[in-house]
Amino acid sequence: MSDIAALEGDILAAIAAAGGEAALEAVRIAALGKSGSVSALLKTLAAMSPEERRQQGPRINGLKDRVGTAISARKAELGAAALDARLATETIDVTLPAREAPAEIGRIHPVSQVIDELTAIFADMGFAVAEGPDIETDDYNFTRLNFPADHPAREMHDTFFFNPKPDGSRLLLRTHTSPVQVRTMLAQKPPLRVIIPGRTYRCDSDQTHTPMFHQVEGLVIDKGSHLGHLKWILAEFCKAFFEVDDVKMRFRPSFFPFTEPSLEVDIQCRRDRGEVRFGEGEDWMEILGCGMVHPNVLRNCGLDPDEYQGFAWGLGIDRIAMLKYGMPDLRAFFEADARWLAHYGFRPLDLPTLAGGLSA
Ligand code: 2U9
Repeated sequence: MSDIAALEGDILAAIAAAGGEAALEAVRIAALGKSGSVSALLKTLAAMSPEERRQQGPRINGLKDRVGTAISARKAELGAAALDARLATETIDVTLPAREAPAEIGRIHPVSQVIDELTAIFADMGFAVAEGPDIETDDYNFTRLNFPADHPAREMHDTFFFNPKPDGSRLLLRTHTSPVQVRTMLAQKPPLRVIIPGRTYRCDSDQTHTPMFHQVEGLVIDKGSHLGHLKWILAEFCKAFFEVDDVKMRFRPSFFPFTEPSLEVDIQCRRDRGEVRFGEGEDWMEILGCGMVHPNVLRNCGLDPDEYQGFAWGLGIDRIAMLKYGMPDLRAFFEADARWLAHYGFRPLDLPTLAGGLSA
């Protein structure tokens, strides 16, 4: 057997024995690479006589072609085998139940849901949403809102104060969202129509009070605003929020430092074995406080009370969420229990709109 035939036998055997793409590549380099055995044979052609080259040229080139063809064929074989192995292990069981997408599993907290509902209702009446910081100054939280220096709400009993600064002033956690109205009045020119939903803090904790709770307040400032406008807005709000066609309201005189006159509002309801229904019945339930903005507050916020007047109202978001969605214990709102949220939460893609239904 000639050297070329022996070499071809060895190389073809090595190609057949290569068990993977890397081993095959090593065989290719050993044969056809720059210093490979077949390349070395090809180089000998240069030193041959023309007669010898005519004889050996086709033999050596034929060897190179056959080795190249054998390597390509083995490469295709190995590729197909690797694909078969992957297909055999990476099976998909199409009979398994489909997993819910994250957006389907998550739930919107009832407080967020109610804030979205309030925003939809008041946006429809032309109100903007305003926001402000949870940490406030005594000035914005109390003084500009006409709280006398010795008013009990300023006491440690109700308010979370921070340690005093060297100048004696103390920051605090806002006890209501009213400082945001102060900031809005100082920053914008009337007419103003804003609602402010947000977190508020009071040093109070029992079955119906948590140290952090949520309020929404509304404010309208214009030259001719009056109690008639306020009553209409509150009636429209109650009907839209509780999703009833009609609701009776009762206004009782009250007192807040920042409004004069001040009123508390009850709405008609029926109490039925622990359940409350609105828009029917003979009972009353207190729902919110409101009033005409006190002239001192207007002055403290840079407005002339002889030119402008306004009205404001405030209510507890957690409480109206409990009433509307029948949740019995306020404390569960803030326990971050996924089972509670799965039960009382709302689907994230069902955004409340007046046209599409608030809580549908
Ligand atoms: C400015 C002027 C007036 C906001 C108002 C109430 C009445 C009220 C309570 C309801 C239940 C708070 O969550 S609660 O405890 N609020 O009764 N809030 S009028 O009046 C303002 C606010 C800001 C500049």
